Amino acid sequence: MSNLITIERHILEQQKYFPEAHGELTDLLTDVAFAAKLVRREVVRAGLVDILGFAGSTNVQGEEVKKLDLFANEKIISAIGQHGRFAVMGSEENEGIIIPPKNETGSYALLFDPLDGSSNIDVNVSVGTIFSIYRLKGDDPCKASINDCLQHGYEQVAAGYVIYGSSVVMVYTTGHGVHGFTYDPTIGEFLLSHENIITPKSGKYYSINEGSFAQFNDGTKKYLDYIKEEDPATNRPYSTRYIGSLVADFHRNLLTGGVFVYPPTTKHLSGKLRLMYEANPLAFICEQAGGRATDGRNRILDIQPTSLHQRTPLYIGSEEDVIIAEEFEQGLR
Ligand code: P6P
Repeated sequence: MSNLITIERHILEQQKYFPEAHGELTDLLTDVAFAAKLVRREVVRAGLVDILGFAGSTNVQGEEVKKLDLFANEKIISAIGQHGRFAVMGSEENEGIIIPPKNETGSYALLFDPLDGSSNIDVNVSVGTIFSIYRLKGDDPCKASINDCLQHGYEQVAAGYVIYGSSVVMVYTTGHGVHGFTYDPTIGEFLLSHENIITPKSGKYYSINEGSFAQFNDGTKKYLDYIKEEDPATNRPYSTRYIGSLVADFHRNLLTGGVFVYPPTTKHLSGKLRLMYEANPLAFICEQAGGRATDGRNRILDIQPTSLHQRTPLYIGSEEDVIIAEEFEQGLR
């Protein structure tokens, strides 16, 4: 492979789109990539740790071995917070905002889910880290607040995810296309492997937890009947693919085409997934790849956030497939 492009080099080349950022965005995306390497190191050992029974005990340094999602959370906060580039952070694992110790020079806010789907770790199912970056609304980083975290999704300056699967892939966008990098453990680098990802306009897969069928509204139930009917003219029936790990389901559909639906249910009236840590970053990436992301009626990126951990229904993936699912949700079919 002649053109080995590391994620750091690629991020640097994105800098031309942000002359006003004076390289700061480059530095913080590089920090995120570094944190992803630290998380990967532990995630790929998780099975080993369990087999060796270290989980829940103390390690050689006498430190308690943490649950992996809490470990990932602490690693991301410490690895990124130490450079002072973020004035404020919000984590899916933390109730309130996080003000890094050296935030006086930061111009950005970071929202992240450190390890989404972590309950799948023990059965070796792919899990992921999801992140979202916003510019501060004000000029004084020392006045950074929750308001800098509760911005519309369309205000994101960058977003991405890392999927820890058979290989570890980091995907990100700065609003100039979607690009994927595969980790090469022999050199400890993320190398460009998926340049300018464009998601198909329609696919073959639908991703929804049909075990919750009794909790679905009539629109969702009619959609499921429709997507499973035999009709070669519209490529039906679709195949069901549901891993129960959002990043894994999203990443597959992004590359192959398809739709992921987490609708309103009687158990989760506003949906289960989180707007700030899951829906917004994946919606930014999806739209940049030519896809569509809504709550069944409204564009995800246009939703005005009101709280850090608010949830939303999520219809995301190939544009034509998402529109069909929305039409059933809206009672138009
Ligand atoms: P359910 C994992 O817990 C998660 O947050 C997402 O990664 C995943 O898509 C979803 O929940 C699965 O939820 O209700 O289908 O088990």
